[in-house]
Amino acid sequence: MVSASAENKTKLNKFEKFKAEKDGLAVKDELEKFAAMGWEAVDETDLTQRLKWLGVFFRPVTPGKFMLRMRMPNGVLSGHKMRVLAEIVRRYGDDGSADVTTRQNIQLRGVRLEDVPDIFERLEQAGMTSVQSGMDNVRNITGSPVAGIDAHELIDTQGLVIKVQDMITANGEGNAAFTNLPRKFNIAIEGGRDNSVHAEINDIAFVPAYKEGELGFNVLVGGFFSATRCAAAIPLNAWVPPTDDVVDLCRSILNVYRDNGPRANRQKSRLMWLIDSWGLEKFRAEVEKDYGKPLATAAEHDEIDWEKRDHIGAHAQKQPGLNYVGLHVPVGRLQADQMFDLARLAEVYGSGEIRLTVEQNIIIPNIPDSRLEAFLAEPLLAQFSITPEPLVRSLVSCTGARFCNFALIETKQRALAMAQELDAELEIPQTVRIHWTGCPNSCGQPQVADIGLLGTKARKDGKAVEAADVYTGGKVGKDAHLGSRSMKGVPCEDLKAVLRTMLIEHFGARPKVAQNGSTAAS
Ligand code: SRM
Ligand code: SF4
Repeated sequence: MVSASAENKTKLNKFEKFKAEKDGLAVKDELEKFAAMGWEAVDETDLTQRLKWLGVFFRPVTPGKFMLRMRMPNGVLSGHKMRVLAEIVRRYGDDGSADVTTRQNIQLRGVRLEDVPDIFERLEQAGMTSVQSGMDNVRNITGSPVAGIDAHELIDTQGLVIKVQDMITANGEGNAAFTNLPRKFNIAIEGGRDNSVHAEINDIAFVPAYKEGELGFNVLVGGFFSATRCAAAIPLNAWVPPTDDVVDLCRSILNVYRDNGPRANRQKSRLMWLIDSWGLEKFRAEVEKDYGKPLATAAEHDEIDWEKRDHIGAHAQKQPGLNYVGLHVPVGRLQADQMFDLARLAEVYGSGEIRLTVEQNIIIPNIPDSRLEAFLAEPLLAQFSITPEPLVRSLVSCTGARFCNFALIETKQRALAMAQELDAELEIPQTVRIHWTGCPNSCGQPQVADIGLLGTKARKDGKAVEAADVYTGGKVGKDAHLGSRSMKGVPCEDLKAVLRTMLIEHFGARPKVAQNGSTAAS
């Protein structure tokens, strides 16, 4: 077998070549120049690739209107930060909007390159960064969205997540040590009992576990989705205390991956491919060598023993007299006025804090009992409901064709319309988590869903049409495992009927009976 490092020396893919020519982060010093010359004059690789190292994404679908991907460690921000983001998108009128992402993060839309230097200044002043949020970098680091306020949590991960982000990004300045990984990289640190971060689909995941009576984390490695392969993370057989050891272990795994990960084939470059080629024993030994001290073996079992919560609605916090309220944001899309309103609600009723979830929703914490009723009567809650219908409630969708050039189908609007129609037609006694994703990259995580829909093309009546592969069997929370494809290429125009039948046959749904005794139309 060719070792990963031997392979590294022989051939490089085109991404490796342009990274070797000029590091992605180098465009940081050229931003003013790019802003002055206009996007049309910027070198193509700088424009379409390297700017992603700063979180600035050229959108071929809407040329000149960029997407800005932030970093929101542990999904926590303040009303002030939300207002700064709202101001940025407001100036773009109908082009300006934002999305809560499946990594507990925010992306802004409509951004003009000429404004980016000014935007970056405003982000820095507000204590935010978008650095290293795209391409061969570590993505937003996730943690429980109710860290520090959940009465049942084991470890408050917020401080650790920030420390890991600061290590990777050199406190938001950009850190050349980790800007040339073989591929993207995901890290999650779970402190609760319900695996709210989808630990199993991260390259590194920390999950709470007791070792000899001491609370810390078991470590999982290698989870990922890609167009050609999806793999659940596997145990590294390591345990760390909830201290700077978490930061050190992340650094060591990243060092080992950066220096040895396969770089020839982009489709075979994620961490799991290195673990496969070396075997787990050797991988662990190399990480331990870099870590500089013996790694404790894993605790016998972890503490993930709850079903996953969705956090929608009002919930008592661990702090007596305080509540958090989970607001449902349909498919994660936010408009500027809604963002301003969220900032106001957080400041008027809570402590000014806002949380994001991987289900693309928002939580306002720290609302005193005495203010709860007034909060729940706020007009914004008519749009961001605490009692959404069952299918809409659990709906997740990736960006899709509206803004993403990889998309094979339109997702968000279609997903929402279909869920609303089925909610209107069916009585559904249980939660059914439907995830849509526009192409095999699986940003919408169809493999973790009860029903996952993955965009593709199919032929119907001799014509190429938008379609979806159907995934089933995904389980989240305790004993999480990935779902698999159960139907191929269902034309989108037939999907509603297919979903309706699945909901009736497998999820106990029944047609609603109208007042005149007839059932709702299919
Ligand atoms: Fe993703 C690429 C959007 C979560 C796997 N993803 C992209 C790009 C950047 C492609 C592009 O340049 O257009 C998409 C940007 C579209 C846009 O304009 O918004 C994109 N990914 C998203 C988001 C916004 C989906 C969403 O609507 O929430 C999520 C942003 C997360 C964040 O805040 O950083 C997002 N992407 C994911 C996830 C889910 C997760 O992390 O839990 C995955 C699967 C998990 C994983 O990575 O292992 C995911 N995205 C991919 C891949 C396939 C990676 C691979 O190894 O092959 C690509 C394509 C690539 O990297 O080559 C991709
Ligand atoms: Fe774009 Fe595909 Fe990711 Fe959806 S899954 S955001 S279509 S890359």
